[in-house]
Amino acid sequence: MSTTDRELRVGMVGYAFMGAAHSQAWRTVNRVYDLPARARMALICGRDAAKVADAADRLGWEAYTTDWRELIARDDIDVVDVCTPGDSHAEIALAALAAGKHVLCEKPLANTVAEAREMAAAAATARAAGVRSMCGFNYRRVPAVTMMRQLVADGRLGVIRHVRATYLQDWIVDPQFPLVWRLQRDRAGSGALGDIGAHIIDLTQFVTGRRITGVSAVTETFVKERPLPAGSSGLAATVNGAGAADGHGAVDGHGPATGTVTVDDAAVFVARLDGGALATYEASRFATGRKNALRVEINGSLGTVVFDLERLNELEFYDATRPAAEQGFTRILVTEGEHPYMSAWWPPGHIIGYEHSFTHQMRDFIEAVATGADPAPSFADALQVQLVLDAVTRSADLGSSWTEVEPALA
Ligand code: SOE
Repeated sequence: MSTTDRELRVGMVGYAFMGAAHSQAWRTVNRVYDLPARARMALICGRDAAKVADAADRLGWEAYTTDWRELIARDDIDVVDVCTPGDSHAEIALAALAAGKHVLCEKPLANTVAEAREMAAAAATARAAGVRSMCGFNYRRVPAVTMMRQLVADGRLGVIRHVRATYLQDWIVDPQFPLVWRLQRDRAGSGALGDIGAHIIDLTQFVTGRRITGVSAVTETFVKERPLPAGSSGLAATVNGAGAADGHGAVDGHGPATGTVTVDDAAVFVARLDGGALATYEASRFATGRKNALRVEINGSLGTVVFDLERLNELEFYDATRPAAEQGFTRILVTEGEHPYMSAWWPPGHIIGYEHSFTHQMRDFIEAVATGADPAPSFADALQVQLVLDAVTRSADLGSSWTEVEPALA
């Protein structure tokens, strides 16, 4: 357990899904890892006083506020953890960096390249004053993903020829699912592309150590109009019933008012990576039956490795250097003490889950801040992801690489 009395007093802005995942990690990290500083869950911030008070109690925060500027102005806060929708990442992170706070910002870094550039520049300036920052691409910290990167770095796959990445969900397949903030460009920046596509872009660049240098893309919005939300604005939002009087509801009693979806429901693109690999990416919220299905396969001249989030404690590995009679996909159970992050948890075979990746994220962030090292992914790494997102959107909008196929029987 931690032998240090050094504290990092954390202020977190946001308390929905990511706020809950981050809170679990802040609560757990110092109980599991012996670190040079202890995270103190000092202050949580949210716009609704009653909801943020409840969140403080449920999630384990000492105090709460409804004003993020107050949180940043306090000299008893060392770290600002940004868990809000994308349209406020830049404003909050820039203010926090300017105030000398270390910053952890959820992905994607921003809603635009311009914001991301400004954030990366501010992070570089703040770094000179000892301030550290990181973007929360948590899947890098699934032990099997870190091991995947090690296999590539150790040359076990040889020359990388293909990257094949999909991230599939289905929570908005029902056209009656309401128009929540994730479906509005001005709030979220983009749809499936920035929300889950960003993860596979970062993960594949992290694992291969290669950058995406060009893309050709298509995107689609399958359901273009949706009922306005009445209840929660998150993944569990509800539609206001006909005739309800709460202002979001029915217009003269003929069902709920509707709004236009302004983001992609799905994005598919091909890409080249520096070093010559060809890659395919698919991010969709309309993959019926797929709940949170992230899968990455990397083919190299000497072998293949496959990661599947639904079996996040495992890797599939094909070693083409083995004698022909012994070749085949083997399953590596990534739960040994020698495997990344695992020594702090349970004996071999006792598997971990999605939430552990956030604890690993906080472990690495605390250690970097406490020792003055540079956390990864940096805001510059996250800007690189933002540039890919922007290129995919521009490619899809231009349609320049699209060749129509005529019907055989006109
Ligand atoms: C919703 O699509 C979401 O919560 C993403 O925003 C998260 O980054 C991902 O980890 C799970 O799905």
